[in-house]
Amino acid sequence: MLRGTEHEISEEAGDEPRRKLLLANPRGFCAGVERAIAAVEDAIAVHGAPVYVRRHIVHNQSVVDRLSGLGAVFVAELSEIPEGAVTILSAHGVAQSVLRDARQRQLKTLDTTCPLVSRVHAHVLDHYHAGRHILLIGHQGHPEIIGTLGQVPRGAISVVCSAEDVRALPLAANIAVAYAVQTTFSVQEAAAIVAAIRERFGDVSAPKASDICYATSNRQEAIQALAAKADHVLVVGDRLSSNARRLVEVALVSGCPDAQLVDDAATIDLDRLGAARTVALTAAASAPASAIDAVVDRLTGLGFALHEMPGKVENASFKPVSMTPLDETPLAVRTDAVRRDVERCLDRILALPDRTPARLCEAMRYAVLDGGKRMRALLTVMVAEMLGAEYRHAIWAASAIECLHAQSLVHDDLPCMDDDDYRRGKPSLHRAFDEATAVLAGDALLALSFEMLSDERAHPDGAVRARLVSALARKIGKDGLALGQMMDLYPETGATVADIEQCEQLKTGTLLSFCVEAATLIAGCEGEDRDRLMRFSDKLGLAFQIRDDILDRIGSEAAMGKRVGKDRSAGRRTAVEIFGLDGAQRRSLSLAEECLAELDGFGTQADRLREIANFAIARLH
Ligand code: GRG
Repeated sequence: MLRGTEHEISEEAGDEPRRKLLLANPRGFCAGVERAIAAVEDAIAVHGAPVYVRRHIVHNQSVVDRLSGLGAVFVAELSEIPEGAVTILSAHGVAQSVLRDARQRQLKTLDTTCPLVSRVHAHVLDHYHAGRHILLIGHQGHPEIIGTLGQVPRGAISVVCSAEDVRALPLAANIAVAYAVQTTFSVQEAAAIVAAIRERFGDVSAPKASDICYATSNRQEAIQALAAKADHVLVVGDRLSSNARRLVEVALVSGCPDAQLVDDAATIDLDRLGAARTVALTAAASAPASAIDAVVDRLTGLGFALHEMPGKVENASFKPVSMTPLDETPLAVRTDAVRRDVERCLDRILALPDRTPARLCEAMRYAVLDGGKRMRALLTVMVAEMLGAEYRHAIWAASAIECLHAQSLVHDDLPCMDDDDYRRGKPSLHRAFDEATAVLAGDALLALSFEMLSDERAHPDGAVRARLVSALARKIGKDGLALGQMMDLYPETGATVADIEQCEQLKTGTLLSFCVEAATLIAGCEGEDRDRLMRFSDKLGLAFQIRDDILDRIGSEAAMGKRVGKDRSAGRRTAVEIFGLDGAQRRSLSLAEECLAELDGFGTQADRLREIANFAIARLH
């Protein structure tokens, strides 16, 4: 509520000067808090009460009490929530393990993590992928810090809360570090800690824009400007709220002799206010306007003249939280997220080198970045997710597989192989660069895929990494991808249908099958489940290649991003040539059915894989 400007409310001439209440601007709810609260209200409206909320949706008891009255049930842990119930995760963000547990309990999860916290999570993951040790400036034990720590493996982040903490870190000064900051941290204190980080380490990567959120910075700046003018500062907010407590600290270090945190009008300690002539009032980003109004009313009732201070106008707003539970999010949305994360991961790994020539790296980037459907990455991540693996391991392995896939496309396009001059909607690599560069960039991508799988970011257990590496070697070598390509280039005269299908299976199916194998290894899935998933992947691979043959006949160059009609002109023996177009279509449908049958035992958890299988046989690109 706007209370009028400083100039509108003035003391009457001749009166004893009245005690002043300076109302800070901006104050109170931020866009992230409004979004999270609205999500709980919307969830009750859309899904019906009760909806379960893990932990405080935001750190304010009166907000929690009001939402409880509407039908929200607040719990400390997911284990207290009945299976399958609508579950809301708080605005502070959660560790990946919480999302995994929610999936395993088949909860209908809505995630209200503030987008500015999600941005910090993404950067932390980027730095982890880039091999930097992360220094997280924040308060140990705060839910936001617990959530951020849980984006990467234990040990990848050190939490620091002071310059002394930085100096005491048991780390060598020559390691590459990056820092991130709790979004509700004190701006001034963070600056001092960053200075200590820069003093201690030579190679420091900083966030591009401040991690401290706009609302925290603005509220701190506003109270800092008023603190020295005030005899007392009142901060409306909850004791649990980090940004509320920071406002008290900022007021004190900025020159105000006393400051108190109050939940509402009833909890003001009037004795502490004493004879203060000027009181400044602000409110945390999680404090509701009703509590601030009540404090204003109480103080004006005591004779304080209200002066609303000018301040920054905030116009941030975030897209509302989707009411579609995470696991029911359309595959297309998940695909976009996987595509984005693969892109970020590879972009980091293939950062252009300082040394010259950068041509090899440029060619690798040309081949692997911003291209393709990312079908293999999606398959890897979805199987891994279904089996409860960590997302960060899955996305790392998925990125490695996309490197290998890009290599096979680059070499396949060479004049000595398929001789294609167009790929993923642009000139093939040897056309954009030259043949030697294409061979070498392919080789380097192949090497990179193995390097990535042997890296602990694929899995912390060395034995699992060794199995990933040897499984890929088997899939692409003399009995796999290379053999399939050889059979395609040099078909035997009198090859049978089985021979031709074997060639298609080896050429394309093996890599898709590796995606599934990699996911089972990362997730530690063995036995019958693994066998069924491997049979699923074999059939999926063949169905995918048959669809490719069909699209070579009926697809459009624009949609495919590559030349079509090549199989026939090259006289290649594909499924379409053997079965005819209709026959190939029937064959791919029957393979899809067999594929889906392998998933029967997994129930609804395998719905994503069913969607992927259906996409593989109906795709237009
Ligand atoms: C890796 C040792 C080793 C040898 C490679 C060159 C070669 C041997 C094999 C070529 C294999 C190949 C390119 C098969 C075709 C597979 C296929 C259907 C590719 C198209 O996949 P999409 O549609 O492509 O998923 P996007 O561009 O969307 O990723």
